[in-house]
Amino acid sequence: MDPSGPVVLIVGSGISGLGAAQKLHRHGFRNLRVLEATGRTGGRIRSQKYGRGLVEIGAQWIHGPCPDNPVFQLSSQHGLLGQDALNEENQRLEVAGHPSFFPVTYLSSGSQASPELVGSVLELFSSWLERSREVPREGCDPASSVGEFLRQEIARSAPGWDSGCAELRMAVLSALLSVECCVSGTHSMDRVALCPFGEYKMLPGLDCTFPGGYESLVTRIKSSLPSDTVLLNKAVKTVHWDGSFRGGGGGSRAHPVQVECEDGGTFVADHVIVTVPLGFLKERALGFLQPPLPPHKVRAIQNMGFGTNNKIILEFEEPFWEPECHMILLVWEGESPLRESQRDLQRDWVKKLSVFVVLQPPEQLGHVLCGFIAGEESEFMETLTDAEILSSMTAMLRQFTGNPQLRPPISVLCSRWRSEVYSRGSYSYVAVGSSGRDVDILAQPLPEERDAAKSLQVLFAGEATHRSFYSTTHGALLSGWREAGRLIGQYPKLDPPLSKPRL
Ligand code: 6YU
Repeated sequence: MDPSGPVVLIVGSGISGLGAAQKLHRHGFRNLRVLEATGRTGGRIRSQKYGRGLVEIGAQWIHGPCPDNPVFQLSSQHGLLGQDALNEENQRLEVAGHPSFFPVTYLSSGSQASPELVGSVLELFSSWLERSREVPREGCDPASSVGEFLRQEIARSAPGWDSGCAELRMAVLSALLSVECCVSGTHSMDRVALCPFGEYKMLPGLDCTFPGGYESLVTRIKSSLPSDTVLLNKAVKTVHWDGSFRGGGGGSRAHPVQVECEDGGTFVADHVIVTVPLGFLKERALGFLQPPLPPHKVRAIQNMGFGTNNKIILEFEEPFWEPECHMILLVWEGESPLRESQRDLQRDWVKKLSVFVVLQPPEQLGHVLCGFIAGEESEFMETLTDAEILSSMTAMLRQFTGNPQLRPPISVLCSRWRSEVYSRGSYSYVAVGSSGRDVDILAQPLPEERDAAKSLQVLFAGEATHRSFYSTTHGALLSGWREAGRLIGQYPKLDPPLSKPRL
């Protein structure tokens, strides 16, 4: 520690917090500490041993792996990606923000839907989604939702469908809406605001994964920092700011910020970068800062959307799917996006699970499916034991494959992001009643009115603070770099280290 230099604390060691720390360190900030509540770094990037290999409990893909994506850039610089991801042709592909596999579609009656029918519905649905992103801002009703827009398109298109397959098309659309809930991390697309939907920017590139786990990137970033920078099991209880604090590792001078931890420990600082998830802030907004957050910031936190998308990962002794199948779509016949269905969570939660991705490569990993489930059904799933989930999955897959003898999965692993005290959900979306402006308000540092005597004290980063890349790892990383940049701008005379680390 150099007590004369600025003291910076970073709350949270996800990719935004570590990214900020790394950039500050590279620019000569020496009094840096990252306080992490849990016993591990990475936050919502979490790779875990499972089956014969590794699976991702949180972030799965680099969305839009192209030269403009900083997560892709760092990962390729460090040799963390496979050959396919490095293929320049793949980096130029436009896939509209979704992993681009054509699904094999199983029906609840135990048969499969024809690829032609599913292909035509997928094409329609994708075109409506694209249109929903292009709705002009002017004259757009702030109360309108993406769900409502999609339903209107469906209702307009349906009268032209062949009556023989109209019902099945509706059921496929219901399944696609459930998948879309996973993409946006919401219970229903009726909760996602239409007017700002197009602000989310999609980068080109065929989504790719990390052969050695997403966490390999976190490990690389962390290893560029001095080993004592990150303190684990240091949950921050309150950030006291706008004060004058001494002691707590900051030398003898007074500092405007003091961070109080749940274990009673305190740290003083000149600046603190808060990178905690929006879900945590929603729960703790009122007490987390002292003096409290200004009312318009609290309102922004309340208005913004933060939902749950969970994974149900199943390992099988033998695959029931064909080797060329990369994605399975489950379609509950009789469902329709135009009909309100009253669901009993206990009985019907599985109906929200509409997609399984076949994890690759089976030669290394074994036969593993990763299901995605969002919303209230996903939160209900978190209340069940693994054994109960496994039994529901077995019954459901027996029904869809039409094989009552289908061998149960040999193991199950579920994420439970809503129950995680320091996340309280999966990722953010722009909810009806909110707008991109709320994202900017959340990102605004404190104090909001600064003068020569009051410099930046509390800064905000994390995926939910990035207006066009929210919900992604690259949005999170860029937000950490953005806040580090603000501080760097304030200390132009700091000496960077003689030899710069590679990152
Ligand atoms: C992506 C993907 N992906 C699936 C699932 C999840 C997420 N994402 P962190 O939470 O990481 O760090 C904060 C830290 O703070 C954490 O360690 C806490 O413990 C700590 N903390 C909290 N409170 C504290 C306290 N009081 N004191 C101290 N420490 C404290 N992103 O790019 N590709 O495939 C997925 C997916 C199941 C849960 C994802 C994906 C989201 C990313 O994981 C996430 O944004 C970043 O990791 C967050 O980093 P961070 O540093 O901000 O927080 C059209 C359109 C719509 C828009 N959506 C498009 C889809 C994009 C999302 N894709 C999702 C898909 C999957 C599968």
